[in-house]
Amino acid sequence: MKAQQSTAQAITPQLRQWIIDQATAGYRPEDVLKSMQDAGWQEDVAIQAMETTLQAHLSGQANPAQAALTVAQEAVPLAVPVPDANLNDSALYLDAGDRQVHVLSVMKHPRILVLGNMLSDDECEALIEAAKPRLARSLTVSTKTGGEEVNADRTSNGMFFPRGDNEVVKRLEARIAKLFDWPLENGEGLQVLHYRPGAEYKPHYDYFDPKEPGTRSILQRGGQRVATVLVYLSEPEKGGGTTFPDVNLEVAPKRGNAVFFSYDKAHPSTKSLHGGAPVIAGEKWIATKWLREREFV
Ligand code: PD2
Ligand code: ZN
Repeated sequence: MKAQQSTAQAITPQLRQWIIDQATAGYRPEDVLKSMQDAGWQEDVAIQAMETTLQAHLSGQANPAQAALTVAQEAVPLAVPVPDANLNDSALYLDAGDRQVHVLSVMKHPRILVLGNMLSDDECEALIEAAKPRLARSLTVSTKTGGEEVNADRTSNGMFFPRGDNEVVKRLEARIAKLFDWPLENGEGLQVLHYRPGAEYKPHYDYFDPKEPGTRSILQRGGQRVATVLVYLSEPEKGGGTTFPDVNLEVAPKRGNAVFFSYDKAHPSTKSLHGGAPVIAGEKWIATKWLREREFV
């Protein structure tokens, strides 16, 4: 079918459907545009028709004006500097100050590093023992209110060590600061989570959603989160991997290993969606360090 031109060049429902059909059939935007121009559409009107129609279609909205507004409101934030390890010359080992950390896997986008030897078995055990008496059902920061709340997507128990709480926490914080070249003061307190069989953490983003009303007050304590370091403190017998659904990756929860990932904007285009898969057998303990843009106070 050819695109039909009306004298006022109105974007009719039939034209919208035709544009959607072309896109769905895999025609390139430039070819669809060419067909419309061949049928007598002015280029700028044709481009606008395509943009508003496809935006409306993709966001599930029937009204193109509303869709255009939604897209304008959801402008992609600017990228900010993020922590990263120095992997020049494809280093196999990284200097964490008092320890050599092993580079096991590297992904560019999303930036994901899987690292070995972040903590010794004794250090893992010491963190678990220090956390045990202080565990409570895990809360998440609510971007609706800026406070903390129980979250059904997160069925683990957890606690936070204030920065520098004990010797092992201090050591891990110093290693993370050195490895990723990021001020220690920009780190939130270390969180320890405990998952029993069946417990999981459904896929989510660690950055705070800019559209939520509570985010403004959360950001006053050091800006956005820009990276996460998860350190596995114990190995479940089965399950409990960390998943990255956008890139079909699952990181095995091996004791002493860590997974680092960064996100340079608070936006899904970072592909930093990740979750804790359900533990099937055994128990999983992890420590999470979130790194902020500025000093976390
Ligand atoms: O326990 C995990 O694997 C996990 C997965 C996703 C932890 C977190 N997110 C987190 O602490 O943010
Ligand atoms: Zn997370």
